Amino acid sequence: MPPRRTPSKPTPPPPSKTEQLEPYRAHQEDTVLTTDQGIRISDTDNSLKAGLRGPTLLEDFHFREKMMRFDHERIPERAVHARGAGAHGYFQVYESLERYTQARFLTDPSLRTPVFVRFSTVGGSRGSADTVRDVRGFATKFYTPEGNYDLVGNNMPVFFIQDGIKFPDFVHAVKPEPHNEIPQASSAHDSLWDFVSLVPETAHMVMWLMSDRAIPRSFRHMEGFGVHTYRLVNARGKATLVKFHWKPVLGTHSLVWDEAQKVSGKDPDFHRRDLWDSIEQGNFPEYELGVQLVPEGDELKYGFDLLDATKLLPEELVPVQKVGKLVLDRNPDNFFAETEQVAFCVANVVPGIDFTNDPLLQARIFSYLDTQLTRLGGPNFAELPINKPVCPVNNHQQDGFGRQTINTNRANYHPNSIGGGCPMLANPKSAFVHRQERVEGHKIRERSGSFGDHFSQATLFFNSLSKPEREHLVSALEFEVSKVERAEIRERVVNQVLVNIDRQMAERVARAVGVAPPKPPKASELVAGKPAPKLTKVSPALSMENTPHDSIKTRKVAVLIADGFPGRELSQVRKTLEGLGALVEIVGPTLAPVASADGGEETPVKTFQNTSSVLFDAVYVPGGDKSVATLRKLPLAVDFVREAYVHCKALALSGAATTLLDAAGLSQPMAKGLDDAMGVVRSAKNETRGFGQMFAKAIAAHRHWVRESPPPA
Ligand code: HDE
Repeated sequence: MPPRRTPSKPTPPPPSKTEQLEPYRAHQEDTVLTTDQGIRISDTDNSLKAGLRGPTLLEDFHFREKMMRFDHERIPERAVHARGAGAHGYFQVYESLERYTQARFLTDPSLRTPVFVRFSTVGGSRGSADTVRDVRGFATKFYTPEGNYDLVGNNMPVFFIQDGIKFPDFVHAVKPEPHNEIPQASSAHDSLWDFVSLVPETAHMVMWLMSDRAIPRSFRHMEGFGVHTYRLVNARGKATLVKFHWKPVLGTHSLVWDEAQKVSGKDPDFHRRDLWDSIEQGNFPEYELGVQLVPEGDELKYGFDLLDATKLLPEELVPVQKVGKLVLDRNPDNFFAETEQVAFCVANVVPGIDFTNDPLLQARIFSYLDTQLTRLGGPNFAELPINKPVCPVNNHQQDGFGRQTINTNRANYHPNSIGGGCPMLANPKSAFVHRQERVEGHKIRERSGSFGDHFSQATLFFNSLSKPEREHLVSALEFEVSKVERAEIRERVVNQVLVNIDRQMAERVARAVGVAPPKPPKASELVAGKPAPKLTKVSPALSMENTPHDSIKTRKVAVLIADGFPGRELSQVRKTLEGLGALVEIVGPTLAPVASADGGEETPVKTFQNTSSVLFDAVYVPGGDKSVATLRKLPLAVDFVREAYVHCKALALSGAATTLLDAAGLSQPMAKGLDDAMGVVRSAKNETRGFGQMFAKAIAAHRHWVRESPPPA
């Protein structure tokens, strides 16, 4: 028997991730320029030449090293999820979950586990825009005292396919087409919809992709999901099935499609910037970890198979229990070293968390390890500072490109006596031991019959949305499918997929994309002359309207001013909004100070030229006769108000500014005094009490969708 380490032997506490990274940080204050070999350099602006106007010499080692390093700066971008942004933080469990798992980070409420989180889009390349219609990645690396645990999730709870062997097909179809590499970061093209029309298991996820979930307001306003069913295992070896959720403390909110497209141009870094700025400002993004726990053996209890990643487990059937909090409180020091080189891997689990036989999950366990070999240039990527566990790492692995560790043990094999048997085998109680499971069956290349229903949950999702959310989804389908050039694909999308989800929706899309409406249901599908009942149940948790709407914390409010604005009123309203945690920015004609009517001044931080309404959550125009007269003459200022209105954002207009909607061609009848009509808060006079509070309430509502409905005839 090889020797084992007893768990009773005390191990020193692991360093925090921040401490562990410190020796790798190169602080360059008071340093002198050198080559990579440490040779001091006194001129890096001129290459070594034979004569002032002569050719550059091969012996210029400084030039050659500098250029060589530059030539090799790029590494392959991720095949999917190339565009992303990351942050450090910590996770802490509220109460011990020892009943379900032995994982230390889930059982010790006193433990703050360091984490690194990377958010991403899926389809676009590294330089693509943040606000495209896409799934968002939400990957968390927990540096636990028992090794790294990676929860590599998305902001949608289901996936496009059921078996990982179809992943290359799906990704090829959704990425830009092979002949011209168009379109960038968009699913609105023939090959994706061809795939969807031929692979009905995509139906549910396609509903999510067409919903507003695919255009989140920020990474701070989106949910996260582990997607697969995993297994928690307690110290006695008892397992419980689990679905992981991240619930954003600020609620789940999205952009408007027209707005998202404009943001892509105005600020392609919109989400990356939002994450960075929020952390710099001390507004740390927070999410609660939620778990849905299901006894083993109940895998088929809910009318679908919990091993099928195209299905969600409605929260109304199994509530999400909030068990801990994730806080992101530190930006990376270096994008490449941390965010680009972080290597998530679904196979990184710790004792107490185990896999299930979900065939999508099984494929991922292989893929993530494999992809890093190409992306990070060899097998030593776990030694990169960002990937290094905070607990000790000891084994007989060696060599390979970029090896950092200098192993001094002369025994590089197991078992050995030369190295005193070290590293010794761990006691199974503290080791990861795959949970024993009885497996028996024919070797078979087939899909389980329990994975067969592709449409009920697509319908459930569609039915669970609020009316405005449903309208947005239909418009997204109209947008996307109308971009498909081949009529037969458009036709199949409507008749093979959409009609099975919702007939009325399919008819609307058919009209919009110029294909024949779906045929009426066959007699066999009719019950007493009515269409066969679909799953009509709804899951209110699926609508973003039902997530928190009570805070204006970190909401960005633009204040549009010109000379003559009412200074006192602006100060009062700003105080109210900032007191509630909103971020107020003054936008003016130029960056020069703007004079108020009462003798003060404000210096704008943005101008009508360099910013836009789509980059804010709400707009406030304090009205003075003179300032509003100026704003009315500035098309960009009028546009600011018009766009905020069209995108259903809260608007506050006081005094003369109440006329700005007329100037934007959007007049609304106004009550006398103070009113809030569809999220447009107006005060006929300046400085009305309650104006700021009323505006804050309108901002907290996020959007005022009622403006989208045509006025009654
Ligand atoms: Fe991934 N996925 N994926 N994926 N995925 C990658 O790994 C893969 C899937 C997800 O910020 C790759 O390091 C397969 C589901 C995120 O670095 C790659 C299958 C979910 C990220 C890969 C899936 C995800 C990735 C590309 C089907 C949600 C970004 C680069 C079997 C639960 C992580 C890399 C980061 C990245 C493979 C499906 C989430 C190629 C084979 C389902 C958030 O290994």
